[in-house]
Amino acid sequence: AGQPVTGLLASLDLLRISRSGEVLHVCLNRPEKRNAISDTLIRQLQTAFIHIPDGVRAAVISGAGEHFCAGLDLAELVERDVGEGVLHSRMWHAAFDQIQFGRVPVVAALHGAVVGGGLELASACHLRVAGRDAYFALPEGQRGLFVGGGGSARIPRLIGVARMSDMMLTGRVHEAAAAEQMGLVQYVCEPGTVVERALALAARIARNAPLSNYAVMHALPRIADQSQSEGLFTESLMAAVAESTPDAQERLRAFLDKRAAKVERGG
Ligand code: 1HE
Repeated sequence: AGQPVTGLLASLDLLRISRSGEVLHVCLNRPEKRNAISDTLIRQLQTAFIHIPDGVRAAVISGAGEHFCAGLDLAELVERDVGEGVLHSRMWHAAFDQIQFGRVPVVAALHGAVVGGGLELASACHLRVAGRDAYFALPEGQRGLFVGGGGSARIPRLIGVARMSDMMLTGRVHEAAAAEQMGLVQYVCEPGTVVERALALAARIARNAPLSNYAVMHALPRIADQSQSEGLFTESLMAAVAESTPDAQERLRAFLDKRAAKVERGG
């Protein structure tokens, strides 16, 4: 277990945030409502990711209790008019953009229900690890809703428009193994070990050069949105910036001096 944080991050009462060295662990902490995302919770998530403490190089998001996240807090939706609906969705976009396009890579540790806005949150992270007990669904269609937390932009980039349409039209629920096969999650592990696995991956990520991680987070999705010609040009600029940093120069020297690890299987 990590050290509890102090100050502003400790004041966010719907999150439980701790730190182990260079890894920040942000746990959704509203288990009695299955971590349903209320306006307060979405604002607290945004605040947490704006104020990542100095020295943190990677983060994990998990959920307390039986489920990762039941999505939008449906109790808050009933009274909203059209204009408020747009602003509400934009508030989610801002919060999840802060996660996707922030300072550090974020690993989602998923168990139990990962549904609706919970899947949108997971898809804003850079890697997803799921316990075998995790399941994935987009029940918006059944509730008379559409996705509003960036899911229509992010989820098809992971699994394609056809699979997302199927999930929304038929209410199909995918188990962890199927989710891995379709690229929705990158790792599947035994139930109960998912946070530990996500923290280990985050610690591994934290050892990379920060600018290489930043390039993965910020350049890769943009290049994917560009034409091949523009993408290759962007790539050349990003590559030149990354490889000219003192950090990269030292890492290259370390390899040539045989001080650095080789690529190894199982690593
Ligand atoms: C909630 C929510 C919620 C639970 N909003 N209160 N999301 C959904 O359509 C999923 C709705 N939730 C469920 O299907 C189930 O709750 C679960 C499968 C996630 C979990 O089942 P279970 O049996 O463990 O818990 P429960 O008994 O259903 O729920 C426990 C409590 O949490 C209960 O409240 P209580 O006061 O009666 O104890 C539930 O009402 C409450 N709860 N989920 C509010 N989502 C930006 S757009 C995003 C659009 C969406 O996300 S749409 C999908 C919404």
